[in-house]
Amino acid sequence: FFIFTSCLEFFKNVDDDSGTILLVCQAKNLVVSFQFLSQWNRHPFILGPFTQRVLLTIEEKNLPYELKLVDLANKPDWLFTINPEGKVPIVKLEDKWVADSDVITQVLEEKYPQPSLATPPEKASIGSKIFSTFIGFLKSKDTNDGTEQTLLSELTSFDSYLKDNGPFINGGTISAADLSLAPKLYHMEIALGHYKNWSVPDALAHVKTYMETIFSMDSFVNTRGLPEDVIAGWRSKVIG
Ligand SMILES: N[C@@H](CCC(=O)N[C@@H](CS)C(=O)NCC(=O)O)C(=O)O
Repeated sequence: FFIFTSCLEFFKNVDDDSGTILLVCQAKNLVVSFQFLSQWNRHPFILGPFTQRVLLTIEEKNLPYELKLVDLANKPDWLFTINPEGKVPIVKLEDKWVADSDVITQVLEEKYPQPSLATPPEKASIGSKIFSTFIGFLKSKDTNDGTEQTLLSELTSFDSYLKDNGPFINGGTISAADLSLAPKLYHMEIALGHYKNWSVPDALAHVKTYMETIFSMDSFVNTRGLPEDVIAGWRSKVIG
């Protein structure tokens, strides 16, 4: 019960000043989060790929942070005050609220340049069409509408890019583009595995190794969503 009430406190009170980075992200349904707190000692909330991207950046830069949870099914007024779009993740950095994972990760890179996660601009969009083509295939009800092929062709170009330039997007070291893409690939693997019985073909060995390498990093393991939550999170897209 104590945990339950402290979760409610999270929802009510977002503006206490701890002096560290404050990250607002999506809470689970309260009852579920109560159950999960005992099993899952770090993150009792739903981790979308955008929130995980920000968390990975914060973890890789070894920055202290505090989490605030918000119930997106029941958005509080303060959420719209700090972000009129009503979306998460949002972070508070030195008294300023910053929305959108693209902007947040860029601001974090500028304020905390070490260790550098900067991706050279010409490489920043590598793999960026994979997420939308994954969603197209996930939502598709017609097996012959070409959506699977479109995803496969994006993954195939990413595979040949990694073969020539890998193992990461910027070569030998991980950078912001990987931290953006890997959570999306994680969602793709779990959601397509569950809803379409589909997996990345073995022939795309460089993509498979890329996924295995990043998915097993400590920062990834510490910030990833549970498979059952990833599956539940995509259900409305599949049914809708
Ligand atoms: N472009 C945004 C997308 C953020 C986003 O779509 N967040 C979702 C959760 S994963 C959200 O807040 N949805 C609530 C809504 O749209 O009402 C980013 O990169 O941060």
